[in-house]
Amino acid sequence: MGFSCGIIGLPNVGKSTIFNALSGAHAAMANYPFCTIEPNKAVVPVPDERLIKISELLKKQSPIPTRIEFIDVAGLVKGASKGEGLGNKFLGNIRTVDALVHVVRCFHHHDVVHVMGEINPLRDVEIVNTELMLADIEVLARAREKVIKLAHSGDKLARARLELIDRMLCHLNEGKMLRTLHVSEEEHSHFKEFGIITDKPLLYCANVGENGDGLQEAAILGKWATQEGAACIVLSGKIEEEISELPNEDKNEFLRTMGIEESGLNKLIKVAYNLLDLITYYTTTTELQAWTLKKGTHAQKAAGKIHTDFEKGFIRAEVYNFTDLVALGSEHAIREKGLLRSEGRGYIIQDGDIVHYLFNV
Ligand SMILES: Nc1nc2c(ncn2[C@@H]2O[C@H](COP(=O)(O)OP(=O)(O)O)[C@@H](O)[C@H]2O)c(=O)[nH]1
Ligand SMILES: [Mg+2]
Repeated sequence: MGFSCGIIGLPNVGKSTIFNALSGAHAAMANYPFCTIEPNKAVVPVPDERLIKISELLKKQSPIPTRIEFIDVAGLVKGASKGEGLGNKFLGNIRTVDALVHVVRCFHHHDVVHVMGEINPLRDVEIVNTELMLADIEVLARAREKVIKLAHSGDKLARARLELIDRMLCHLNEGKMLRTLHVSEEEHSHFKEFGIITDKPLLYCANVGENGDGLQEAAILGKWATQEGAACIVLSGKIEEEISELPNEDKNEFLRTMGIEESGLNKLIKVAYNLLDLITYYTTTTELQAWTLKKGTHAQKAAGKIHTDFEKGFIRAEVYNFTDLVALGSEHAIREKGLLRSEGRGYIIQDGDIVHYLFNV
């Protein structure tokens, strides 16, 4: 799998606090080695109500959720695109992730200095976004240098590339992220080789303090994000960190007494996962397990992600959907109603499918 989210933002906004809460919350989870791979990387299970429902209906213990990787990227400062601070390392780190979580400081707390002085979420967002856009301009300018001679000599491919680069640069120079530039799928496939950052899906995370500190700032950020068509969630890194240190049984009790339905962390993981535009499907053959796929993956390829033998020896897939299981209550009823389908290698796996692969070894 290997879908990842980079946590970005200015220094001292709470990135590491949120990261520690994410990795700490699940370090103790029993049945899967969710762990911090490196000090700044953590593999985190994705909360999944459907998986719990399936485990109840099929009486399968200890279901294994799907996972997403979070990376605590070094803080970004003004001038990072020119190599200031940990600039280059920072930018190198975020070029490889699939999505970005931008933590914005809304809590005040005078003991914790803000690198820019006053608390001002929109200013902070602008600083960070500007650095990201400058970084994209830089790599595109270099790519342009490489291609321009060939393009002027009449090479068709090079001309198309130059035209694309110029359109991207023009968009960035208007102060707009490449996420909002309309390009064909073919054109978009070049973005990766350029090392583009501002086309990645992005989620703003307003980090508020305790007792309502920063809620006003969070509201300002939320309103702005809505105008930009971006997602924004509100949480308190500090509180999440405290919750993450509680034993599992106490966590729910704590949330209940606070009148919170779901921890901010769970919300963060879910929204980040949804940003990636993926689907989740399930296998139950040995253990009940959730898997992540890119939309549009066919059955044989999906099988190969579990085991190469499944792909090589693929015969067919027996498939039914979560909604049918919930409606009918058991696998037996699914069979009786004729809702268990037999699908070939080209079948496109759908979100919520429950799949049993048949294969030769
Ligand atoms: N009061 C309060 N302090 C916080 C909160 N989140 C982070 N901090 C504090 O802010 C400081 C910087 O946090 P850190 O996570 O290291 O920031 P980073 O530089 O963005 O990684 C630390 O002293 C944290 O304890 C919060 O929600 N409330
Ligand atoms: Mg940090």
